[in-house]
Amino acid sequence: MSSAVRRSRRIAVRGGLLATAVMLAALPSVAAPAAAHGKGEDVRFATFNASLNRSAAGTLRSDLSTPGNAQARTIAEIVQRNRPDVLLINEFDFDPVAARLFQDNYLSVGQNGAKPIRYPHRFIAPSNTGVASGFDLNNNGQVVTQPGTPGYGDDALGFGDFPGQYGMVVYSRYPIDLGGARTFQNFLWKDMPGALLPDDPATPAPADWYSPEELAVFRLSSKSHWDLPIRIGKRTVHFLVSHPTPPVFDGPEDRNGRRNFDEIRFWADYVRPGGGRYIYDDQGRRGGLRPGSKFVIAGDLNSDPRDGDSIPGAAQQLLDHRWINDGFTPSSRGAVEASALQGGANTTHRSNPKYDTADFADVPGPGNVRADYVLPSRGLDVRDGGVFWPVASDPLSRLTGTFPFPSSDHRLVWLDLRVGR
Ligand SMILES: [Ca+2]
Ligand SMILES: [Ca+2]
Ligand SMILES: [Ca+2]
Repeated sequence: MSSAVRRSRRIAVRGGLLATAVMLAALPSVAAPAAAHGKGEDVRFATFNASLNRSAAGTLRSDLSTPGNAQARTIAEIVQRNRPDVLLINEFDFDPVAARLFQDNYLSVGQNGAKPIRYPHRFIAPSNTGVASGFDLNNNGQVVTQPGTPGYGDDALGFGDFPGQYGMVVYSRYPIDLGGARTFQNFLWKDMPGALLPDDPATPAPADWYSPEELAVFRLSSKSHWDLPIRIGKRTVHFLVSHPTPPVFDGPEDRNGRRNFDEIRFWADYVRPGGGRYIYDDQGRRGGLRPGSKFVIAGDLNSDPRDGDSIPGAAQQLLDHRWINDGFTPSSRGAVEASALQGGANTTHRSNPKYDTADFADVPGPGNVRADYVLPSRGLDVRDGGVFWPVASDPLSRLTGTFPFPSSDHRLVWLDLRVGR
């Protein structure tokens, strides 16, 4: 029996030590995921950097409070056309009310003839983005602590113009085990053994871009890292989600590239038996994922395996991981077409363009890259998958478009995984 049918109507709002579960009234029924033959069922996991961030606190809530926001409608239609069962949305300003409004006013409303989609379960929690650190983290001689002041985002714990900008939210048709959920918003970068802490090239001391006082508060995660156990029948699949910082917007010290690398490394360590012993979560529990657990790593990792500006090998920490199944790489024809049409940086790329998931600037710019990943553990068989990037002749290409985009500069990436009974 699908838990979409059993739905328990719990919704989580979790922040640090504070967890709140809200019981909602019964929801109208939704179709269960397609019945699978054989043992188990196919579950569609997706990641989508939806660009549902706004330039000021409260604006996203205001935009979603009525059903008419054109960009949000387009995002909702993309979700409805792809119908993931478990969905991470990156770049959604932290606001539990906005997360509910996106469900009620957009996902629950059929867009352009697409079927509504209703997620009985969701999870949202605070993000390090736009949280003032009280330190001069970009070493420009100014400590900026007032939102709205130039340079504020660069001195925040994660880049953002106000607390929670560029956050994330998970929507699920399956129950999320709130008691087993772990967040890693507060984990300090210096507590990762062998952390790639950046160096100030102007001084002889090594790894000293950040002072000891700064490192005492500097968190690894630019947003947050969450381990959300999803209950699928009698099975549990840990949905491991994050949004590592873009490896750019810095100097020769490469502080963002190094952070990006270690934010990705966090999951590589977390899922390796014994590898996560140094990790502690926001509730003070130590250790990584229990060996043998099934998991899906998802998110905009801001790292193409071969192109772009991340530290070489950053994405490979996961792609070449012994416990991760990367035997199937989602792709699209639309990305191949876009790469050829747009030229510029794309002409010198080494990765196959069919794997691109983001349409970035090409002249000048990094060009289109693979940034968004859905990576299952070994033992979760991939049944199908793709990147929602229609070719220009497809009527649905109106949803993805070309710059300035009607929805997002990223594309939705999905995998159908067989979850055994
Ligand atoms: Ca500064
Ligand atoms: Ca130095
Ligand atoms: Ca482009």
